[in-house]
Amino acid sequence: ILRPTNNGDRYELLTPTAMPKAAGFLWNEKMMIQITCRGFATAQFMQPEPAKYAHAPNIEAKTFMQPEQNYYAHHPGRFVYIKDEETDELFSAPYEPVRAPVDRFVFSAGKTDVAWTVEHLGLRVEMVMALPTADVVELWTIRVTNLSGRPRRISVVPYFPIGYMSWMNQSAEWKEDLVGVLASSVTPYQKASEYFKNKYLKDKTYFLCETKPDAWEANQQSFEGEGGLHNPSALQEPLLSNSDARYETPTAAVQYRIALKADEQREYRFLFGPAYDEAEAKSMRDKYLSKKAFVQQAAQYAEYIRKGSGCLRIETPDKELDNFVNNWLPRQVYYHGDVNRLTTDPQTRNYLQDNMGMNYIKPEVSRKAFITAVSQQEANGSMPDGILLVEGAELKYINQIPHTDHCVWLPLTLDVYLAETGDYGLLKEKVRSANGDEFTVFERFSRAMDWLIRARDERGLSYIAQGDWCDPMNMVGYKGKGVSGWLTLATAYALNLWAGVCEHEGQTDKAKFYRAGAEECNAAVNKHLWDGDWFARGITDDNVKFGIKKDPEGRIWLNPQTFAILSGAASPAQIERIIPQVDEQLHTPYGVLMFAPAFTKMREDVGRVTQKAIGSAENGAVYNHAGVFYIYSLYNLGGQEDRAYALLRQLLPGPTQSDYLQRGQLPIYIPNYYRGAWREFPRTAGRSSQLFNTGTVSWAYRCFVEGLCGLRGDANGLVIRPQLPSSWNAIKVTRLFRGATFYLDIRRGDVKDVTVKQGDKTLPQPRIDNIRAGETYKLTVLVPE
Ligand code: CEZ
Repeated sequence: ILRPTNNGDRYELLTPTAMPKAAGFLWNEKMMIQITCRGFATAQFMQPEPAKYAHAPNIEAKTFMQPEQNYYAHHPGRFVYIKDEETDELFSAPYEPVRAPVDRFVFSAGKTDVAWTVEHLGLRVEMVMALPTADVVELWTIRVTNLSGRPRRISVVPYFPIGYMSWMNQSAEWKEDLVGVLASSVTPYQKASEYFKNKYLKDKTYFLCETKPDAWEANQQSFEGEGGLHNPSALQEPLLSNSDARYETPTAAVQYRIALKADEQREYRFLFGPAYDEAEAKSMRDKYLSKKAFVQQAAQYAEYIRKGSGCLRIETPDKELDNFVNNWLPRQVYYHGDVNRLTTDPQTRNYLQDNMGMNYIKPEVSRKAFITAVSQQEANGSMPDGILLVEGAELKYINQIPHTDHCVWLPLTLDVYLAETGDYGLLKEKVRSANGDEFTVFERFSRAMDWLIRARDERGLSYIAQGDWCDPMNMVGYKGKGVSGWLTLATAYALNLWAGVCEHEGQTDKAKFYRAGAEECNAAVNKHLWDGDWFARGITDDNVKFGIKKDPEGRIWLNPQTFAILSGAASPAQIERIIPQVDEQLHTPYGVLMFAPAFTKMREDVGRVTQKAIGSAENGAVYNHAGVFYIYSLYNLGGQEDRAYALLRQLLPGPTQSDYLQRGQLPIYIPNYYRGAWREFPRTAGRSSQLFNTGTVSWAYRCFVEGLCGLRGDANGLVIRPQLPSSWNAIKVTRLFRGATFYLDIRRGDVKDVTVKQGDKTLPQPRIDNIRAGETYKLTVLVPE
């Protein structure tokens, strides 16, 4: 049912029903679209806040992207009806809305387009969706071929519903000069001040045809009539009725009533997107609606995506994994780093981690992100909850809730920037903030660390306020006393990393100071939160420790264990106790749980996380972001090759068919979670959230680069320390690093430690220094048997 093609550049799904929510996604600098194998689509564009040009049929709440969204017959989508004019038989491609079982179905998710081939009634329908690089518009090609060996009379009816645009004003009509349907609306508002904000919004949606159709509908009700979407009334007539919508729900359906000779093919092109006015729609038409423009755009877009191909190519015994790491993972990392999940106020931790991934693609972007971030540092050294990326943007949703962890991410993500670039010059940049103060990046990081040291209670544990990394853990400390064990450990880890940077900069006093701070944090956690076999998650406002043995729910949490390993809080003896507990209580066939058991009811001293559905999202799912931290900590620890690899592999669906079916997702991205609760609810365990926004990906890429392949930079060069799982004997790796290309042939050999040969010369250390940009290094690496 599923297979990679084109050297793994595409994934094909051969049924519309086995994994109904399986989807591909495309984005450019201004928009994003996720489209399922059955044709349902969710698109967003920035103006500058996220907006839509195709809507649900009734009023929708505005929110951030959500997991596990359900689709329904009237959900926005992109479809084409095919009617046999001789027999009146009807089907639709890709599959919705008619849901006729078709003879052949191929959904092909590519990196630069999404395509379908559907065959039924002796006809082939091919659909391709692409985006240009710089504008908000979908470029659609629909091709129909007569396979039946005899002449046919058919109607081809693309149907692109526009939905409920506005309760104030909405309409749609055919525009002769545009050769298309133009729908108009007024974004609803009530405050007079909003009028001026909304004045220039793109409130129109267009559907433009390269070839003039024989008839059209611009009114949803006229199209559907009494027949409904499975068998629209308008299609029971010879021609659509050329309707318009006057404060009625707009739609775009157009009809080509054609005769096809045997083997004859017709190709149509369409544009679908938003516009400010008719003139803008016209200019989009002139710019994009031709075969030539489509070809040009495809090449440009491919070039845009190619810039995100990352710095690592692997050849391992696990082909599916190679495919993911070489083709798809860097693409998802690039998406995050390039457009920041299409928000104007990314959460500070997301902004920093998404840009962490960008170090492997375009480090200059990460560099700028640090400067942008610290320019918004508060006067007291703390970091705001979100980073504003455009003028006039506001902190929304979760960014209005006080979280205390944002400073921690500065050194954690800087660690990758310095490893990739060695550019310590960044630290000397002066950055002025909105409140007028000016400090160097180095000083700003130090101030953030000072803030973390101060933001602790008399026991030395970090206050949690209304959340740490875990957004919905909002009631542990809302009264001002509760503390986070995880955050205390993450603070220690951050302080240690920062101390390392201070040492490099010759600031030995500062280094000592921050190391002492880290030790204090670690000691406090050991004193107050060690529970015998693992670390507790925190202590509530009312001084109740949680995440401990006697908790029936939320008994063991992954993040404190992970960060105790990273921060040095956990001694080797403690690690020996922790890891088997994680194995036993948190491992599942779909990855490692964020905690277990999931909460079944509200715990008022923990918060909203306990109210989420059992095994979904932060309530005990395989929450991949937490999982990948743990994987990273195992690679960091060393000697954990097999455990780390097994978990790394589980971030991805497959490779068995039953695993694909259970997860319901193509192996082209890592979702933010897979359902947990696999003991309680095995039927739903493993199910993908289908949400490709996740901090997981930059860390996953890091785990492949630094962990599995063991190719991490330092101030002087590249350190080589692969950590192959024991079942692998050899891999080949290409690594781009500081402008040079490394070809590594890594294999097991009769050596005690990793041994690197350049030609027949064995290097004194497993590392390459004085790397010259433009140079190629061919290395043989022997790892112990
Ligand atoms: O958001 C993510 C955040 O973007 O949740 C992570 C957090 O570290 C990331 O920064 C863990 O909490 O508010 C909610 O309940 C939401 O569920 C968010 O926690 C979650 C969403 O899944 C966003 O994709």
